Amino acid sequence: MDSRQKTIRGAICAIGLPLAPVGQATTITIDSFDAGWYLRAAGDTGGHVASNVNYVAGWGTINNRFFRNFFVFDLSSTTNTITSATLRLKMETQCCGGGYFSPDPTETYTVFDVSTSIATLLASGNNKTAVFDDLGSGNVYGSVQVSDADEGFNVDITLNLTAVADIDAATGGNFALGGRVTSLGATGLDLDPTEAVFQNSHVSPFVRQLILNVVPEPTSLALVASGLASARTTNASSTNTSPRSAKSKCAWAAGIAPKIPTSTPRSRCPRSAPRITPNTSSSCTT
Ligand SMILES: [Ca+2]
Ligand SMILES: [Ca+2]
Repeated sequence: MDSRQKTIRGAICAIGLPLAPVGQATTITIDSFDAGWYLRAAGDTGGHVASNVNYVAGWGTINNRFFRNFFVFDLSSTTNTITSATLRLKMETQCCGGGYFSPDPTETYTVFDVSTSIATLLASGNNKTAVFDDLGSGNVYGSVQVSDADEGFNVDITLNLTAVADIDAATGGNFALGGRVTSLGATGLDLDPTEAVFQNSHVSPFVRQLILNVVPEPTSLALVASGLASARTTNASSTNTSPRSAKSKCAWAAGIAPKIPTSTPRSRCPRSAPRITPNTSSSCTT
């Protein structure tokens, strides 16, 4: 503990503020308010239909289509400090081979950051190449191995510390994640069979959730720490005048250590759960 920490902790103790409730963790679940795919196919390097919320990802032999998906969450009511996060997605069972459709025993689905603006992401269009690329590149947030055995169940993807930091920074607004299958074979224009996950995911009830473990914002501590930091910046003898955000100060002052994901747990719903009426449209995949 450096002298600055000692000073602030000493001040907190001196005025008798309780420390225990500050780190009390809770879990909140937020449903995605929109989701969908972007495709790359012959003649279209980034197509999206705003009304289609299917979050299929992978490769389809019909017209040589590659799909990447995205999810958007409203964090406007979330003001807590986020300590860990999980993306939960249901793998459907209905239609055309179900949600998992690949000749391979497993596929790897990887989640990426999204730097595209939310408005651009959600808008319909064609040849939105930069958006298609964005959904499967940049910072990796986590990955999961899925198989036919996941059909009918929720798939949990534990998000890493990069994701947690980005989600925490997005509180008060919207937050988007992208994803693609990172285990596609040598896709040689109709030479390979379909390799797709989360097929037929366009029928409610949806499970597209962000599950956040949070600790309350210690407002009183933030004010104390902020006041002390402010006072220190006016002290000519101080050499540590770097400002900290209220959120980072709170986490530091409360001794909150980020959690490091160690596994990818999956929540299971029973096979006996009601299944969604099979889609009878001409295109089961999209
Ligand atoms: Ca990206
Ligand atoms: Ca594969």
